[in-house]
Amino acid sequence: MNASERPDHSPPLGSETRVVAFEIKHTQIIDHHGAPLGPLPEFAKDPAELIKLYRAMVLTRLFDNKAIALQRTGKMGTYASSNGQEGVAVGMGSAMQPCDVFAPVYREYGTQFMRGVAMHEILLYWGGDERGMNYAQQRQDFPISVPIASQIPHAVGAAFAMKLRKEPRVSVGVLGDGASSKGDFYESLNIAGAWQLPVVIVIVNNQWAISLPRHEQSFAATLAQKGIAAGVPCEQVDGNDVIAMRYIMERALERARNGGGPTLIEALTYRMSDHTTADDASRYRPPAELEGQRQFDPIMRLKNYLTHNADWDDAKEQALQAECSAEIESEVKLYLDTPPMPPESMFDHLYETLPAIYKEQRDEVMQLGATGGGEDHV
Ligand SMILES: Cc1ncc(C[n+]2csc(CCOP(=O)(O)OP(=O)(O)O)c2C)c(N)n1
Ligand SMILES: [Mg+2]
Repeated sequence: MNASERPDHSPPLGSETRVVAFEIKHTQIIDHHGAPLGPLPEFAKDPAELIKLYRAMVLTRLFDNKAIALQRTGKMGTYASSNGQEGVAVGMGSAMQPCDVFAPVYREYGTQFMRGVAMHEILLYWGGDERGMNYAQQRQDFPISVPIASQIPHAVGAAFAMKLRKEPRVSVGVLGDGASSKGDFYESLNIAGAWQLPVVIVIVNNQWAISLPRHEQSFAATLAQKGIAAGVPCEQVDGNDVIAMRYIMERALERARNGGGPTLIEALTYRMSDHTTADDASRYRPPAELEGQRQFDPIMRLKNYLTHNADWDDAKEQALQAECSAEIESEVKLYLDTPPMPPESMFDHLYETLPAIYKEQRDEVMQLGATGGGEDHV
């Protein structure tokens, strides 16, 4: 049964008319083997453009592997992997303009890198150093949001400011399938529709909210249809198809930029990793499910397309991987070479005048520091 069916079979009394009906479109442009399913969007006719998307996905995957290795070797704190979700992130990043505002969750590194956020900034953040969220570029973008869905009111608020100032900019807010059950999301979506704000909200449906599977998260047939109740155009896209993701995102951004109001996009993907490095997904996720999802890998898919349509070969692949790895290594060095914040800095930036009780504690921490406290990033 889906939500449009009657919950019981009793005959209608009096007059019953259909006041509204809806459908949700799903877009895929290349299939999971990398074969086009129809005409390509203009940007995808240029192989150089597709190689840029491919490079951004490969860089993000290699960064991810490195970040996990840093955590496992005690050089960084807990880390949230984006493995499997690179198509969504790069699709979003490639469609946005630098002047737009991005409000991410904690797996959108691919988007952030495309927007100019540095890899060492992300590493600093997961190393427990908040200076990592003080991006040198894209200073209008929001920091990573660990409290789930709380960034959607922020994204919508930024869109309200853009509308008031009559700026041709768009705010993009991202959340997960789990976060889409939260009040912050529903309230924001409602106001985005009511005020016709220039915002694109993307639900990254990676099928899991830690250990809760999508089918237990909501009885709705799609998460996209949550936009219907708010009068917000909504659709679903294969997020592992970076071409489709960019195409759908570009359309939504253009509509918002031209005064056409908000869009809700549900991007279907799969979290190939543990929830974070503090999780062990094998305790709740059937191994066969993960193995079955590998064939839908977004990177493999575009690689297959490029191999058949843009002379992509092993030599080019190796050169690309070497170039990305070198870039990552130099960013890792920047991270590891950043002197840690002094421990007493945890008391700074909270109060204009520090209350006496905290002042005492701050002094105590400084004393400890003087006698040799923690030194590394862990
Ligand atoms: C407000 C709030 N409640 C609970 C949590 C604990 N928590 C962290 S991640 C998570 C699940 C998020 O799932 P989803 O929205 O699908 O995002 P994903 O991690 O799959 O990318 C929860 C409940 C939190 N971070 N914030
Ligand atoms: Mg999820």
